Amino acid sequence: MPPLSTATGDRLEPRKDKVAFPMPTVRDVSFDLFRARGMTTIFGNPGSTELPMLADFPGDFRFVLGLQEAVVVGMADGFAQASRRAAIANLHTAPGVGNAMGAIFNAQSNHTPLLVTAGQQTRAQMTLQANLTNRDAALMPYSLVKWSYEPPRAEDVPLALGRGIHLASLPPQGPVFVSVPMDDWYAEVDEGDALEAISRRVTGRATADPEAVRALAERLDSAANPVLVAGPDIDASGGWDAAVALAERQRLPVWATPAPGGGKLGFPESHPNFRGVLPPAIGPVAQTLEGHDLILVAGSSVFPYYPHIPGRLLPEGAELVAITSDPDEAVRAPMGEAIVADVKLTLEALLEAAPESSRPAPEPNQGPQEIPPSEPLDSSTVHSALAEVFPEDGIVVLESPASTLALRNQLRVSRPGSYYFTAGGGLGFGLAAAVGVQLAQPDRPVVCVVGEGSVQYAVTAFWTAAAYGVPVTFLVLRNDEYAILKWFAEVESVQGAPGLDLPGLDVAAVAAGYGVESQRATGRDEVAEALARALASSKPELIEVPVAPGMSLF
Ligand SMILES: Cc1ncc(C[n+]2csc(CCOP(=O)(O)OP(=O)(O)O)c2C)c(N)n1
Repeated sequence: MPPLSTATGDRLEPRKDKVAFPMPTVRDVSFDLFRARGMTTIFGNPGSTELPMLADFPGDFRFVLGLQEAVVVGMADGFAQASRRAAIANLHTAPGVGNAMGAIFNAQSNHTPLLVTAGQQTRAQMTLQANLTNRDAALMPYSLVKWSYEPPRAEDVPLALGRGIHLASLPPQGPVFVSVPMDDWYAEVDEGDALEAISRRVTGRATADPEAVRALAERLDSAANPVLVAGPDIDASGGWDAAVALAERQRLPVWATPAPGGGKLGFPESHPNFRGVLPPAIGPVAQTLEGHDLILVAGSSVFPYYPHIPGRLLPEGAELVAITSDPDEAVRAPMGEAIVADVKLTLEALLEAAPESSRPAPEPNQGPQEIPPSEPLDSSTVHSALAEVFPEDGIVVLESPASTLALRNQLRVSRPGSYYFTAGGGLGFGLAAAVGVQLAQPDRPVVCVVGEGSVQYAVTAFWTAAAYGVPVTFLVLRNDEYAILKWFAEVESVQGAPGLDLPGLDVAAVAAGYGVESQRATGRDEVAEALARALASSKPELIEVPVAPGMSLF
């Protein structure tokens, strides 16, 4: 643990003389708390109510300015996920929280550990409801966070922030919210209490009941045709290697959980046992898993369905067991059994308990499909060009709804911590999160693959990328429409819906206006060359590619 010190860097020692050693303030202690937790990057968009928190900003902290609060939270979300620790997003009282609600919803779905703070009027003016008072601050984001709070006294702020950080970081991880009246930051706190609050450690990775693991290992081994469905919490829990080893030892074919919930990958997509991404609807999931008698789901809800295509929940004769660290995920599943425990630890225990299977290895999967050339390019062709130049240690952040499956099929991402997608489905995550991911992983090339419609929900993230020199490569697919919604219209038998076309949206020009070097590329080779150059560049760059309308699946 780093030494306990004040915000100005002085060590906190027990006070010997009250007069000679002034008491620390809420701000001193809160920054010490952040420091002790390694949370020295603060994403924010300040207003008058947040300035007292930011006063005399300590030199060992970094402030990352987002120009709108949805972008602030989206960047913090990507940063927290890619650094695997809680991050801070600081918002401007009620309007700032309001702007950020969609991004907080995404963070909740992503299981991202996030401390969201917001300023508030001074305590003296809250009851008379002076301008900018957030009247029911804790109510506002209530349903989107694990805990929402406004401390009753200024001196409780550090403990509340600490409580929030611990809770956000405990499984199932997720965002918390603390509202801080602006005068609280100057209040003095007792030094002994402060030291206690700062130095607390809370750990919460629960192991599974050994009996349940032993029984599951036996069932797995004696099943005729078991299958693994891999979800995002395999990667989040660090269980990647255990999932691979278990699939190999037990000869399991592996499906990825349906794309809407696959915020991260749970299994290498180029592995011979990997079969593909499950379709996101009830009937089609059961059809895809037909013939399996035991379905083991790890690190996913059961299942992130959408749209509603009814059918059997499970194939005839199949049983399902899910491993999840989220009790809510476990109890809301409409079928099967669940073990609530840390995903990595449980997979490791299962691996130890399960013998080498004598089943034949699954048929090796097919490589990416070749797509015939077209003009304009199909999104699949663009993704195959990306795959050609994608570096070993590359990271992709994806928000290109109509080409999600094509990217997964073409790119076959195969390292942990290399794929980010919002499990919540709220647009605006991709562009903002890519900036946060790159800030957390400065040595790995990050490409943000994004539709021109999706760009608009977080467009100011371009400015943060340019202003802070965050070298994300933005690959913008421009099809002049909301392609996925046209597909949904067919699925829902909706005709004549307006508002599904996006003519004339010049993203390259908009991004250039924010300071990002931008270009257009049209042919496959031109796209590949431009991507290779941008991925090697030390500044943010954007490549806009006109693509054919419609869905790309392969
Ligand atoms: C905040 C938010 N608003 C609206 C939507 C509905 N929506 C889902 S996909 C989509 C279209 C996105 O367009 P684009 O990025 O161009 O992708 P394409 O469908 O063309 O691949 C919209 C509007 C959403 N998911 N989130």
